[in-house]
Amino acid sequence: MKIEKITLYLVKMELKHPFRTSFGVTKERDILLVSIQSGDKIGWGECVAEHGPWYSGETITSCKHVISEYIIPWLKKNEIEHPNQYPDLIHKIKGNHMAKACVEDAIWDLYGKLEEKSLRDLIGGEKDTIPSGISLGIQQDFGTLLEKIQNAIEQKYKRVKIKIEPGWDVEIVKKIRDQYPNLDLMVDANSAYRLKDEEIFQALDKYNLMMIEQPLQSYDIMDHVKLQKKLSTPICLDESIKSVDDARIAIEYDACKIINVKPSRVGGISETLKIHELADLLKIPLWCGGMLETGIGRAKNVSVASLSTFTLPNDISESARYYTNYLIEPIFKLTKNGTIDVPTKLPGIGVAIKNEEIEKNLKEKIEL
Ligand code: OSB
Ligand code: MG
Repeated sequence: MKIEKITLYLVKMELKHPFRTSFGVTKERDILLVSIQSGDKIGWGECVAEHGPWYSGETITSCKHVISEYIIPWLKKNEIEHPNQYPDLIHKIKGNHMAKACVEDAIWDLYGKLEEKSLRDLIGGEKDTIPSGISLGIQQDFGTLLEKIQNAIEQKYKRVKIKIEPGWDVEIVKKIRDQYPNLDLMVDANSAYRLKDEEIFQALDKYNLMMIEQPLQSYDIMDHVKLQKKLSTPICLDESIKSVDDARIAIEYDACKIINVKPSRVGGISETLKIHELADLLKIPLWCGGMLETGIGRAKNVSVASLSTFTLPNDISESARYYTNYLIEPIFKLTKNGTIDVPTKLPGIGVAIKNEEIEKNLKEKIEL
């Protein structure tokens, strides 16, 4: 792959509604995009880092720094034939998974375009359509949440995930269950609790939840082991799993029974494929998480969720859930069965980039 031009874009995207988790509120997002050109083909990657280091230690600024100062110079010095050679090329860079992943995404997209193959086919994805779940942030009151749940059910989302934090947990779940005894429901704490809060999880254990996502701190694998022993509800890890090695440890010690895979959190598509192989071997169900991506990251996630081990509904909602203007076309729409079709008609991530939308919302552009 002869790489000719690399560009970083910082694009401002307004969210339709503020999204609140236990670590904060997001009202708008500055999104870092990378494009890599070879001949007349351009591959695109979206960085999921947020403004502050709350979900992970990375930020938009740290990603911009690591990409432009370290990743891109190495990429320019060393030609690669296939995207799976990229992780070795940059392996001396520790951490910084989101920075690494967005460049890897662009390389996969470019490779797909050069080879005229969809990302799904390049990685061996098997599905044409993937089950879609919705993630509902913490609301100002229960009535608002109930309305959003009712909407999600009417739209045919295959499961509802609600964010929880101390003070917005057992009572809320109980009230949801009173109304919807059979709803496929789960909760995500984004590490808002400690092991001493185990009674809260024992109380939640009575409500037939599909899983409890990331109850404790991301480095607390052993505490998750202790908590899982006391619960019949499966624990699902998100923030804790940053690599296939983390996944292996968590599974071997029974810290969780399910993994939410975010390709960007684990450092890219290649590492995701390793987790897929491990999950296949050990029969661990996976699903693809989300980070409020625009269409570029969303398209990559949909392709990843087509892998056979991604058996549970994904945090991949339709494009209109978060945004009113779109960087891609066609946008992602929920089918009447609550699924999202995997885009395979165009090569790479399978969607066309709307350059004029990027230009319209552009805050910064850096040619590397
Ligand atoms: O923990 O899964 C999470 C959004 C931002 C940061 C962390 C998380 C989330 C979500 C939203 O739950 C998932 C989505 O993109 O729909
Ligand atoms: Mg999560």
